[in-house]
Amino acid sequence: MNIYFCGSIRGGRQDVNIYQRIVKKLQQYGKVLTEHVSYDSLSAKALFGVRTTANNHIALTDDCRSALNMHALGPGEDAVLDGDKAIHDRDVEWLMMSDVIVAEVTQPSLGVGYELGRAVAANKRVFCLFRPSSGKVLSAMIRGASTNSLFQVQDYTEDEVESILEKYFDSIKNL
Ligand code: 6IA
Repeated sequence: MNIYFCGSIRGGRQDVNIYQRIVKKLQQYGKVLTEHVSYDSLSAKALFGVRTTANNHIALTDDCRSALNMHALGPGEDAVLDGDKAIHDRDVEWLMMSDVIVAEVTQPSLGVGYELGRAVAANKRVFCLFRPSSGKVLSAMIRGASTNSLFQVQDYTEDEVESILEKYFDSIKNL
């Protein structure tokens, strides 16, 4: 099973520790195409679009490079992404290849919202996780999209994240 995990990057990295727990759990169920969303090292350099060349290339940290080599680049290729267009195009390609999309939506992110809209348009199975204890109120466009079993929004507390995912994957395993 291909799993696409969505979490805030430029929207803010406050929840990176919970993204890590989610990705670790998701790896029990399939291949997580977007493991890099949970990397600590993104916060400093690559994430915020450090421009290192005249062509607007983004220099990758070692963690990013290994993730991208694994998923997108051949061995020995120059692990530099050609800017935001390459990130967008590659992510949309992975989104289309995925069987299920899991999104942590507590920290608002334009990119995550966009990914979820594309997922709905492509009739993908989506599971959104939101922590009301954050004091935030989830966008009506996400909460309100939860009208059928293909698109689910689940409120949760941090300590139950693994068990919530277990329950969800159990419920879809025979579909
Ligand atoms: O608007 P945001 O940056 O918060 O959007 C976050 C979402 O968009 C995530 O769920 C990602 O799937 C996607 N996304 C945004 N930026 C990147 C990115 N930056 N790389 C991969 N996906 C991204 C460069 C980091 C590095 C791995 C090259």
